[in-house]
Amino acid sequence: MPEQYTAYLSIGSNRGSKADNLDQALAELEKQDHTRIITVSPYYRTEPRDYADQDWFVNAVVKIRTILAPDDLLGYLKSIEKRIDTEGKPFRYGPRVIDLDIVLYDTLVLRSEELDIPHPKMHERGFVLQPLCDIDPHILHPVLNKTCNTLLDEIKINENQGIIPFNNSDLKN
Ligand code: PH2
Ligand code: MG
Ligand code: MG
Repeated sequence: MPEQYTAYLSIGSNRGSKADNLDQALAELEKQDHTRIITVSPYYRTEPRDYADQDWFVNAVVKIRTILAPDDLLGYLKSIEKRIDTEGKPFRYGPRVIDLDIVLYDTLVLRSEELDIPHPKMHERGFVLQPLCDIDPHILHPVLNKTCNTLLDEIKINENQGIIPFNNSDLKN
């Protein structure tokens, strides 16, 4: 058996049928033998960060087990994004049909031009921390050495980021 790694992915959409786009990304993730979904967090409606003048997102976190190395996993996620979103994003931090980001990969710390793990903004993003805490509240940030719960509490002290549980009876958009 090849070695298996546990990773956490942030998935998000703020264009088209947002929740359907997340569903589709999860279906794509299961299509190859090298990657298995372990847990999917609840979906949330989240206020846009970094670039405010765009629609709210639907976000979730998914825990996977994979035999892919980080750069191969990144390539796999990019190929899934391309399959679901044939138009691509208009500009950095702008509206997306689907975005799949590696948040954590075991306890790996990697800083390269192509890939930053842990995700360099995860500790300041409620739309990542809330669903991550739903799955594994005690998981440690390998650089900050704090649990997900602690990081989420810290951002809640300073600001109220819009994060609302996604209700399946909501309109799909
Ligand atoms: N992704 C971004 C920028 N801003 N805001 C929210 N709420 N959710 C996202 O997934 C998101 C964002 C860049 O990828
Ligand atoms: Mg992103
Ligand atoms: Mg991305």
